[in-house]
Amino acid sequence: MRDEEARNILIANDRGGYTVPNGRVYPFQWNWDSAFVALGFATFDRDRAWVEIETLFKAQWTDGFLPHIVFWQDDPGYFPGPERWASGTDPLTSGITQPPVAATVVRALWDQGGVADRPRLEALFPKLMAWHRWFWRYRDRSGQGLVVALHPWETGRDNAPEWDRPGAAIDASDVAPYVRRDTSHLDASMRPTALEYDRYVALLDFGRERGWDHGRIAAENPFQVADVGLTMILLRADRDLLALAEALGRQDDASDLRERIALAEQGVDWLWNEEVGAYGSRDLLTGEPSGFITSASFLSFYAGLKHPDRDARLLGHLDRIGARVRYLTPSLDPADPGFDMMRYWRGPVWAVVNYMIGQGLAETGHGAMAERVRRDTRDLIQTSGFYEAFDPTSGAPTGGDDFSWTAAIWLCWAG
Ligand code: 2M8
Repeated sequence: MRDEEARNILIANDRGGYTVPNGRVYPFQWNWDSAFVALGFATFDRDRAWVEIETLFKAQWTDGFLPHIVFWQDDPGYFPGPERWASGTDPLTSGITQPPVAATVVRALWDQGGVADRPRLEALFPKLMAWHRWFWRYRDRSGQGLVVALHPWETGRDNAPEWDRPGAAIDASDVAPYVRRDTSHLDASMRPTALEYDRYVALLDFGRERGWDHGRIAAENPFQVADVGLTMILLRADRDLLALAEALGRQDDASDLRERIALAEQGVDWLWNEEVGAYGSRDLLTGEPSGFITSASFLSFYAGLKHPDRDARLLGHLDRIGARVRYLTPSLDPADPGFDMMRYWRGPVWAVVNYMIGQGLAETGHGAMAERVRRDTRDLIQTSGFYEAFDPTSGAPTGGDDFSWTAAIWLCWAG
């Protein structure tokens, strides 16, 4: 029953070649949402799945950058829209990026479809490669094997507490006036605070005032955080891109990818917090570790990392957290004083993050925990519907309804 509902959500949110996350709250194409959406389409319409990714890459910039939002058409229901970003590109886009899950999704499409899809893979491969090279060049300037986020929105975990201390360096005292639209669709208690929004907009204005020159922004940005989520996701995506490079016989790309994978496998050590017993983000400007355990801490499995001592500590945290809340995986450790079961990335469970955690656990031999994460995701959706996120204690829905990536994850994994 839910399968048909999920398919209908994707079909209803399809704007012709791309899918909006939710028609009212998010009326444009979002980067990593589209990648997950393709996994959902792939369960009933493989051609449409490829098209989702192909449309996204039509918005790629000449330097390889792939924006986090593509404004195929304007819509007054969302702020900040195309005018505030002023990318000057065709189509208009934002000037920041999002977690690079696309290569991993393309590999899944390729594995399912085989040779018939080879021309599509050949056309997409260089674009994926260019985006990964963009990350290596602009977001790891010192070659540590990490990914530096220059805006909280780039992490996809907008208001995670990991950005609080680094965010204090952003001068948001003089932001040009703006009107939020998110809180006219959703209860403000589920959304980031006014101070957080001021910081988001201040950073946006900072980039726009520098003409979206990614080199210059990377050098001057007041917010520079080595994000555990982006770093683990790129490492995973580099491995999948390597498999694709090998399938296509692209030796030079394959050898660059191998080098980057080796570098990242070392680089993640800097994100391991021995005291806390978990991976976490770190402020690149001060070197300070965040000290938080978030759902992104558990993406090391998805990144293909195997480290028995660390894995045991991470699994210990999952056991502890799983005994405290009904549904894994809360976006913030419920033992943290800042845990808020309804406020966006400070507590609620996200189906896409559970998918990555669950996949990673299954692939690295932790089947029982992987199954718990999948079952919890299924129960949440079964009980509450296809919401943006869920309260990990009660399962109550938070955020927008009829949400595309939640429907996609149901179809490809949870349901
Ligand atoms: C949320 O982020 C956007 C900004 O990109 C917003 O709140 O306005 C995040 O959950 C992000 O991860 C997601 O891609 C986006 C659309 O679902 O919404």
